[in-house]
Order: sequence, then structure tokens, then C-alpha cells
Amino acid sequence: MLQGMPSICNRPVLDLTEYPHRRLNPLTGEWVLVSPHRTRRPWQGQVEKAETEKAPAYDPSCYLCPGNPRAGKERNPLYERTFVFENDFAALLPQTRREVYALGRSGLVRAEGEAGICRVVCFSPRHDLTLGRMTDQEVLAVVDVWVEQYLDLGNRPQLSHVQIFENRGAMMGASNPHPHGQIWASSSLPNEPAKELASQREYAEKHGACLLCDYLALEIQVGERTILENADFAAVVPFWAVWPFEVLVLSRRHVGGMDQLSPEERLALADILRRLTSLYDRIFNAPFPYSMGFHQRPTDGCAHPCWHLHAHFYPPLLRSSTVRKFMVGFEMLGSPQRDITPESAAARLRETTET
Ligand code: H2U
Ligand code: ZN
Repeated sequence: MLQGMPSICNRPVLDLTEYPHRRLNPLTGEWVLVSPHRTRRPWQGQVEKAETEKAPAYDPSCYLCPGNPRAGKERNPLYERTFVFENDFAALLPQTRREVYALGRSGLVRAEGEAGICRVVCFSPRHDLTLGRMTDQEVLAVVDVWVEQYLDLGNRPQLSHVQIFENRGAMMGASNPHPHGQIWASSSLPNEPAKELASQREYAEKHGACLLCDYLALEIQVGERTILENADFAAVVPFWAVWPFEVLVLSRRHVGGMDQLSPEERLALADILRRLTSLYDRIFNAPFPYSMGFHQRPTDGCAHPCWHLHAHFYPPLLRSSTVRKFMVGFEMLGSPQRDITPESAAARLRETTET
């Protein structure tokens, strides 16, 4: 060995609880900066209003409650379980032509027409419920609707991707407390799934295995970032989490979408979603805002065997129901950064499940 060269065995192991470090998100290929020494920093910044008001079971002024008029001319039916309608203010329109706009020949200024369909999914006729306060059977009805929608929209030749998501809470831009989510199906693959597709494909080619199957096996083995488990799903704070209480929900079986789940697995998904969202509400004893969504295989006509079904939960809260994390400064210009480690967030979530 060369003089002065440290041997691999003597190389100090990075202490992830003490020293600033960056962690790789293998799904996107991006890095997150973790600064565990910074958690004792005093906070004198913005304090948000906590959402405490108790909603009524029916709100005559709610545009999602059964029988009520919406902003357009439509009126909702007297639905009893779930209800899906075309978004009256859709961000994507089905008839848009995929024409290209380009300034010069350099490719520097370029636009493409983007066609799509946007829908709203009411999870329940009850204005005052949340996924966390519904029964497993009621959440299962929502999972069934998501599957129907994924198949209906995904089977259309002009739509390559179906994004199912929920914005919960005013802090995340939800316009209404009535339990609901959205679906945006688009003709091209949006940025995040495009990065995830490239990473999952590359990993499968290099290792002959699935990136998220391998990752889940590691997390189950170590156990320090797992939050909730059942026979078919697990919820973990991913090693590379950006948001303080970010969670990744993974199917144990390698499936590319919710449509490939067995009836038992659909129920297990409902169980994990209900338990996770109710756990979130107990962290700060207040309704916990988040954006969540499923990443399923693209619907562009290719099989995408590398794709592993998962859901991301991105909650903005940091240290109480009124103090949120901001993505500013270095995070906008450099990389995202967090102070509390994913391991301590996972421990906090696990302690909450026990109490
Ligand atoms: P959010 O709460 O996540 O914003 O979802 C509500 C959606 O409902 C929003 O996209 C639509 C908005 O465009 N909407 C209607 O389609 N009809 C209405 O009458 C009001 C709101
Ligand atoms: Zn309502």
C-alpha cells in the first residue's frame, strides 16, 4: 500500500447523527443536504394558523358536498360513496394539439402543446371526514375508484401518464376541507416520474433487480426508518427524505400499478393509508397538511417492468402544527436541506403510533 493512503478498514465511518452530509435519492438521482447539528437552532420565523375548526358533516356552501352546485353550471348528484367529475377549471384540456413552438433552431426556446384530462375525486359524501377518519372499507372504495380511473385514463392512446394526488389542508393549497383528491392525466411524462423511470430502468439493467424491491428489503432489515407495516405494504421515512415527516409507501410485491393489486392487497393499501394519515394527525394533535400522490408505471403503451408502485407523502410541517419548513435560499439555488434526520423523524412517528 502507498505511504499515507488510508486503508479502507481504517477509514472513519461517517456519523450521520452529528456531521453535515448529503444523501442520494436513487429514485431521482438528486442529493439532499442533512445538517443534524442544527436542530437546536431557535425559531423566530413565520408561524402559521393551526387548522382547528371542526367541519360539519354537510356544508351547504361546499362545492363538493352531495346535491350542491359547483362553480360551473353543474350540480353534484346525491352520491353515497365516492364521486368523480371533470375538473371545472382543468389545467389540461383533451383537445389540445401537440404542436411545437420553437424560436430559432438552437432548441433553447421551445414549447409543446400538452393534452390531458383533469378530474376531481370526492372520497366520501361526508364533509367532515378525512382518509384517517374513514373505515378501511371506505378507504378501499377510494382505492377502487383510483384503479378504475387509472385504467380508464391510462388506456387512452393519447395519455402517457396518470397522476393521482391529494392536497390536504390550506397550507398545501387545498381549496376545501371536504375529503377529495385530483387526477391529472397528461400526454407526456411529467418531470418527477420521468426521473424515476430513468433511475429504475438503469438500476434494473445494471443489477437485474428492482430498485425499490431492493431498497425495501434494506429498510426492513435495518428497521430504523420503518413506520408502519402490514402483510402487503410498508411505510418508511426514506433515507433521502427532504420534508421533515416525508413518507414513502411501498408495495411488498413487485407491481407497477394499483391495477395489478389483488383484492387483499387493495385492502392492505387502504389500511396503510388510513393508519398513516391518522398517525400524521396525532403528531401535533392537529390536522396534518400534506401533498400525497401515487407513482405508477407510465401508460404510454410500454410495459415498464422496472416500475415499482409507490406513494409519496410530502407534509410541510416542521416542529409544530404552526411552524412549517420553507424551501428557500440554498434549497432553491442549490439542493434541498433538512435539519432533523429522517431517522429521528421516523422515531417520532413510531413513538406516536405507540401512544
Ligand atoms: P384542490 O382542493 O386540491 O385545489 O382541488 C379542488 C379542485 O376542484 C380544484 O382543482 C376544482 C378546482 O379546479 N373545482 C371544480 O372543478 N369545480 C368547482 O366548482 C370548484 C373547484
Ligand atoms: Zn363538502
